Amino acid sequence: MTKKTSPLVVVLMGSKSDWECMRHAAETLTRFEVPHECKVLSAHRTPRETAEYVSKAEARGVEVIIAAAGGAAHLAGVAAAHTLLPVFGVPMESQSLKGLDSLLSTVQMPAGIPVGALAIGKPGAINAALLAVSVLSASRPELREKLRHFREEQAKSVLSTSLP
Ligand code: RP5
Repeated sequence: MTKKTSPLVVVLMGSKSDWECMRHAAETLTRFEVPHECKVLSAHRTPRETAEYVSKAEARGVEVIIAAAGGAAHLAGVAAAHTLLPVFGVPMESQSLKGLDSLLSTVQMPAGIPVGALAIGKPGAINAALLAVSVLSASRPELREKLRHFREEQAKSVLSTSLP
């Protein structure tokens, strides 16, 4: 899916070590059959390449950017600085501060350059993808329907929970 169709969503992450968490964003996008591309780019280790990639994304047909990073997590903010596309930031759980550092680095953007910040780790990864689906579905009724169905199934699953 990611190679043949031009991506509507890109899932950026600061390091390969973020993949174990961010695969949940990719899996969620796959579940909704949203063409996406996953890529490692770092705000600090590859600043020029990050700026170039993000600057060209809209012209490639990308509509949403998801950016995940941990620690001094500047990837989402830097991405947002280089595009008018919506950017959703996912703070990675870090070893030393359990992701609080990533969360604050992602969420505390100065007014004027917005980043939609999600929860730390896997819930944030999944929700970033669901938010991307929600954005895309505003102009794609079939995707809207899939999202509605997803919510209905989720509710059914909760309501049918039996406890010992
Ligand atoms: C960030 O530093 C990455 O997003 C990752 O969460 C963290 C650690 O990176 P590695 O040292 O594991 O490559 O840039």
